[in-house]
Amino acid sequence: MIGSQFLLLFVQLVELLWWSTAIQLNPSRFPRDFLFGTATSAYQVEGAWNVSGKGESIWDHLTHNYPSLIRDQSNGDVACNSYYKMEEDLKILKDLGVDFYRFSISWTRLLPTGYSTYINKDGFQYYNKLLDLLKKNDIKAMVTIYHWDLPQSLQEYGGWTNSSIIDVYVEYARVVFELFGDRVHTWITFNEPFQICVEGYGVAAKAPAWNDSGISDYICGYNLLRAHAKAFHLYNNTYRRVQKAKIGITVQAPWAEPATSSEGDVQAANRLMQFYFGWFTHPIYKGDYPETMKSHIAFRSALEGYNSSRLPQFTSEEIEYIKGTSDFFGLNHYTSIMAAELPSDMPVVPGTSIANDINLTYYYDESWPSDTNWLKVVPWGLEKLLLFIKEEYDNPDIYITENGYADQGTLNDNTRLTYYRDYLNATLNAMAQGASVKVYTAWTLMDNFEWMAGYTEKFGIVHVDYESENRTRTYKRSAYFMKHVFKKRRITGFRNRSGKLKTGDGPEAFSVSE
Ligand code: GBH
Repeated sequence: MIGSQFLLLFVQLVELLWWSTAIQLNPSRFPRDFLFGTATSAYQVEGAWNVSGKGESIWDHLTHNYPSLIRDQSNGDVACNSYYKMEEDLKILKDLGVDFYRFSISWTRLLPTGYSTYINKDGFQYYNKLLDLLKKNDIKAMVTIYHWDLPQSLQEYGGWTNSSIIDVYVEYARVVFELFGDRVHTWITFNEPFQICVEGYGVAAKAPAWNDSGISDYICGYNLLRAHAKAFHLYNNTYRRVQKAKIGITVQAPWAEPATSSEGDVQAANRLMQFYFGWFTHPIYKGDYPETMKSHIAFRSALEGYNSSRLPQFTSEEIEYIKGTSDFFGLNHYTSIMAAELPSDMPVVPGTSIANDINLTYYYDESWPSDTNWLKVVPWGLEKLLLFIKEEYDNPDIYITENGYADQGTLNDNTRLTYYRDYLNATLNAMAQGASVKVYTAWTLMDNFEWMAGYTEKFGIVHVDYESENRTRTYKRSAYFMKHVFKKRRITGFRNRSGKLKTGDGPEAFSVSE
């Protein structure tokens, strides 16, 4: 009798031990305080481009005046019509079970002239109501202050290439802190500075579509970093004590894999990442631009006959002012690329451009799956990138503020579903090796206006019917999968013990072939 009780106790103890190690080692579960959400941006979803006094943005201007620059000549005039569908979208967010929703404020909806001298009542009411509804539904708000839709009025005198924009931006930031800060959990000052500056002012791949590579893009970066730092300090000094939000910047970072293990290729891959995001994160986390960026631009500038580097220099006061101005490392990640050095006997390529400054070649590995010409599925790239950020920037908290997959919009989106599963798994792997990832955001809540690609590339976990006036929303398989992830905080476990597919949460979601 006593013997069998001991045996039972022993078995229970062993079982307990097994479970505790199993839970610790289980790489498929996210910590309790980890936050999950989905993201959108104003111009990509809102529509209502000119209602109730909204001013013109550079995206309104570009799509209306140069429609041929957009792959399907479309625009964001209506987009998902989210301006009129707030309640419906809130229901979806609630049903998906997100911890937070990331959205951006349209500068010209709130301040039609670009300046803080006049606040548009309608714009105030729209974001005010959105924040109230999120709060009522217990969904935290992650708000992007600037997601690319600059007031056209400010572009008229040079936009981000004119340093007087710094104070205009900071006044806009002051208005949003003042009006909305009591309900915001996380502020993002800028979404993707490289894309704003290089694609906007260097290579004409985003509004305002300037072609001034190697000059205006660097000037833009210089102004943007100072605007970011000034907005951070404003928040820090005036609002943080009461409002208690986190504030930071979000960069877009690919993982660059060296083509071979040669010193030259390893350096090329590193250089690519330093130019793509170190440009912004090095000044913020370590002070000043990355060394390789400074030396490469100085070298090319001299070669091209400029009497100083085209990269604007920070004063030592500015270096100190910018350093430390982010509470987290905001990361948008989609894909990886291969990088290699150029052959040493290659003749010098003439002309001023950021490409000539970076001085390398890159390509996609043919084995990487894809439904578009750029977004290749490479989950291990995210794992390596997260560990690179951990090492390079002294283990900052990392907020993944965008991650997602593009296809042509099928409901049966198994590739997107497995992309999410495998990138989340890569995130867990990096976390198991010490990367401090705290937040994961799926880009995007619903199919929307994909900038120069118009409506030809779809990123939504929710499908939007662009044939219907109602812009009907329908869950894709990936939405059911993400709902499972948001609720259970793990990427496995959607089969029952006997291996059968579980039903109840939308069985389609769980029919991925493994
Ligand atoms: C982010 O940009 C944006 O924050 C978001 O608004 C956007 O919807 C999302 O990601 C998806 O793209 O066709 O070969 O010329 C990502 C940066 C830069 C990625 C342009 C795609 C086009 C490659 N994007 N790039 S190509």
